[in-house]
Amino acid sequence: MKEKMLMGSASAAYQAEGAWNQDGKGASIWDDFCHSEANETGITGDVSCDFYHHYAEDIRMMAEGNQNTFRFSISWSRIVPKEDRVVNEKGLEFYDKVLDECEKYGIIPNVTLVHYDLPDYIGRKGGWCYDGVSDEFAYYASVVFKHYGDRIPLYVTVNEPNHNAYCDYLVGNYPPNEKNNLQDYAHCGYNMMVCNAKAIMEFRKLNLKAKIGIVQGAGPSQSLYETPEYQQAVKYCDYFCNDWVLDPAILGYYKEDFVEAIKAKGIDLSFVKKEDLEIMKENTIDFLGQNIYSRNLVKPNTSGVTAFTVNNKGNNDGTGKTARETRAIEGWFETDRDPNTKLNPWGREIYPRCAYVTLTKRKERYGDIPIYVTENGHGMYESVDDNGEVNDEARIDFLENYLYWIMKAKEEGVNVKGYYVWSNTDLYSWINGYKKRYGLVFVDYEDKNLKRIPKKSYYWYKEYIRKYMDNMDN
Ligand code: BGP
Repeated sequence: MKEKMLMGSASAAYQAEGAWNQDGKGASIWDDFCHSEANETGITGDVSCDFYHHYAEDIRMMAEGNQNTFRFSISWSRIVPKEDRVVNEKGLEFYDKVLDECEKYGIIPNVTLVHYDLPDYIGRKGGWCYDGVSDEFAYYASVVFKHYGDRIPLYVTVNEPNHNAYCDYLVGNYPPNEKNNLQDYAHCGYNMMVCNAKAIMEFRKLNLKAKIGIVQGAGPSQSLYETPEYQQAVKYCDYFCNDWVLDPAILGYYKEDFVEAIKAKGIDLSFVKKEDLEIMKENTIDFLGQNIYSRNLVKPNTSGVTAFTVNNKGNNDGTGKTARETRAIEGWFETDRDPNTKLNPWGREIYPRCAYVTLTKRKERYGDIPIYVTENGHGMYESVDDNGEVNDEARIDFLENYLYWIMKAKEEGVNVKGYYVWSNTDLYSWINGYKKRYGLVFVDYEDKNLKRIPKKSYYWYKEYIRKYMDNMDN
């Protein structure tokens, strides 16, 4: 019998749970940031869609929507709230209840250990640039592995190291809000990969049946032309957002040309330790989680500028005309624009074929590693119409087109084992707050019970999964 494709949806602790200080939870760097003056909008994830109290309803709706898997993350500060490393039993209990619900419906959990929300006590010591972060993470990870064991068949260490480091140290829209700091970007990125390897080391000690992976945010870089200069720009962009995550995670080492390139860029690599590299070599992932939103379209850097913008406040007028996502590193590459490709209202390309390119290129470089598409989704401004419905045709169109290319890659032999829509319900979209909605299920934030209303895309996805599974059975 053919192995069943996992098809479900995804969320993350800080974005969905709310209950930010309940039942012994400590604060995370996102709690601190959102409660500080640095958060110009004043919008927080304090309540969000309150998954903490609505998990049973949300998981039931996934099951009713034919979904057979759920990706969520554990809040590190719920499990180890303070520096003293004392475990918060109530935190463990909460996720036990979430897992109970999943088991009730046969929904396979795919669980991330950290999705941007470091505990505040790590943040105060330097966050991802604190060299003790990997030992703290390994400790927390071992608590989770020992407690949940094989109840969780798919573990993810770190969500999107590249995008997280990028927003933290280059764009500056995520805490600690540093801008254009390539040195800390590299340091943070390195520490994240040590975290990944040390968590895997803890995981292997337990001989579980479960599998462990990492989630990558970016797809491979692309260019409109194939000249040597354009190819060089593509290579540098891959150094910048792909190779430093995937090479150590999958191969167990950084490639020589990459190391030479970053040294030539003037990055001080004195944070690299021989014993970390040994641990990385011995502790690679079982599967790759790949988030798919868009491509990195680049050209040679002619501006001489190093600068980064993302869909944050000030770059987000919701019209799609001026808002752009751009990145440029002097001498390496800069973002290109294809006039034939549509942008979403946040300035991000809608380019479904990038899903195929991403998956086939992963196979080209890394062979048959199992891949789960851990996020794919479309942010929109949305409201309920006079009939009480949310007609998100644009999302359906988006998902249908991306799924076409994902399934094509799978049919052609890429080892795609799962797919997750980002997100199951509407939730806190980081610095975009609540107006940018991604959910298959609408959340009425005005309603005191945070009423859930399945969108048209929810029913479309339900039917898509049914047909897909029927075809697999025949
Ligand atoms: C991914 C993150 C998610 C999610 C999504 C959409 O990078 O892993 O947490 O938020 O992007 O991004 P945004 O909410 O910024 O539009």
